[in-house]
Amino acid sequence: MLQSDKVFWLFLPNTMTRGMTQYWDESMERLNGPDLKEIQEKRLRNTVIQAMKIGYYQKKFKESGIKPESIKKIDDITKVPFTMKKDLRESYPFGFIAVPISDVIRIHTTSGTTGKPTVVGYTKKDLDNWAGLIARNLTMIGLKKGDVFQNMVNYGMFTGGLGFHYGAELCGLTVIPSATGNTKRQIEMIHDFSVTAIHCTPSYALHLSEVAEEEKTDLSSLKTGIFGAEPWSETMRKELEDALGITAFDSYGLSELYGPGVAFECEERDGLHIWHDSYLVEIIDSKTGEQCTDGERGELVVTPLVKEAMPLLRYRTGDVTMKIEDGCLCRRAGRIERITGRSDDMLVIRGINVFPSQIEHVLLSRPEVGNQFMVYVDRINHLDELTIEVEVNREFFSGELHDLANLQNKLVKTLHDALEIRTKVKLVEPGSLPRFEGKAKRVIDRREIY
Ligand code: DLL
Repeated sequence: MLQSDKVFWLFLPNTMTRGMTQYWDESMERLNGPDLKEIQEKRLRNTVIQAMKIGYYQKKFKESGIKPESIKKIDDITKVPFTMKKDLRESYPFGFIAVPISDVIRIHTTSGTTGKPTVVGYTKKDLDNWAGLIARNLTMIGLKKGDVFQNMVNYGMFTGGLGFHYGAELCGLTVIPSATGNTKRQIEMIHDFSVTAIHCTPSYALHLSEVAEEEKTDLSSLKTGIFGAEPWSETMRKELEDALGITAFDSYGLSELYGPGVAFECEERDGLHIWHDSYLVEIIDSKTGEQCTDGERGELVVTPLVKEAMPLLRYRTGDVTMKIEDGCLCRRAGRIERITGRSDDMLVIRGINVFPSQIEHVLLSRPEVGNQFMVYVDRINHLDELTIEVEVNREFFSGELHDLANLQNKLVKTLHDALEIRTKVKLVEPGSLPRFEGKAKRVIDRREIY
């Protein structure tokens, strides 16, 4: 930062000095205009070279007659076909890995639309880049050495646990890898270890605040909450801030783009900063594939610019948002509004992605099950609940009661194995569920996103 900048900011009123955030990597975070463009274009060219090591892209470029060397400038990206989640699924497990598999030092997965998950691989450099991006986010919201950070998300194949863990350690926080479950114990740890910052899904945070209130536990050490992995609203933010005495920040990411850390709110909380040196952003009309203008809502399409193991070109996230003009008081460039929905039918249940087609896949593979089902999503005590009504076939329905109970238990278990979430299954009489003349609407989401 220039010396003169410091003097200038000292005289600003309080509302504006909030923008004097700390930087983890100031030169990159404040990169703008031609300097940003130069680095983006250089990284784009390298990303194309890396992507051309993948059979899928070699074929796509050949089919569409595009020469990889012709992708030089930012605008050239529109010549490249989109990459979809289904392309990753069809290349299961390692079809999108651009390096020798021995150079992949970690694998995560995320839900696909059928039985198989989407695989994401990371080289050492990827993990370092990713931790650096998380460190930027945490520093941006004022966390630093001395803060105690409780990471209340799944530490398994989900990217939220390990992703945040290493970024938080990198910027010197004291990390408590408490993972999920046992809410009373989580609350005890926040109290006993004087935790200052928590990370979890917003719905879990609401549940935690209720249990803390019942337990009458003093959580006054808390000052910051980082919430993401599922959509949440301004009303929910207010409720969480009041209940937990924190400032709540929205965190966005997806496994295919490393995981969390793609976009994050700064202290202004007026849109999420998307790290433009690492992610090239487009917003498209999801039906036509045409570019939206700034300020127009559409599907977020991202070309990650620093990924080594699994480079992607024009990846369609399915998330709906829009670009926000520069001019944030924190002086970082590049913002998107909070995610307002999905352009496909993916549901996010307690932070876990669920596709109705996965449910269908499980149900229809059982001979006792008919071909009609309905999925209801509710929010009960701030936690998402999935109830699946399933028609069984006539022969089976008129059989023994204990056979029905057995089938119900088996379905709950198989759905749990496939979706990694608990569901309620209700077996219903053949012919009792709605039939559809047009497009079937098998999912009724009764949650209010506040
Ligand atoms: O949810 C990564 C993550 C972990 C983000 C922890 C934030 C915090 P996936 O499991 O691949 O990765 O799910 C990605 O979740 O495409 C969105 O639909 C949804 N999502 C993630 N963050 C938000 C958010 C992680 N802040 C999918 N608001 C994405 C709304 C979100 N939706």
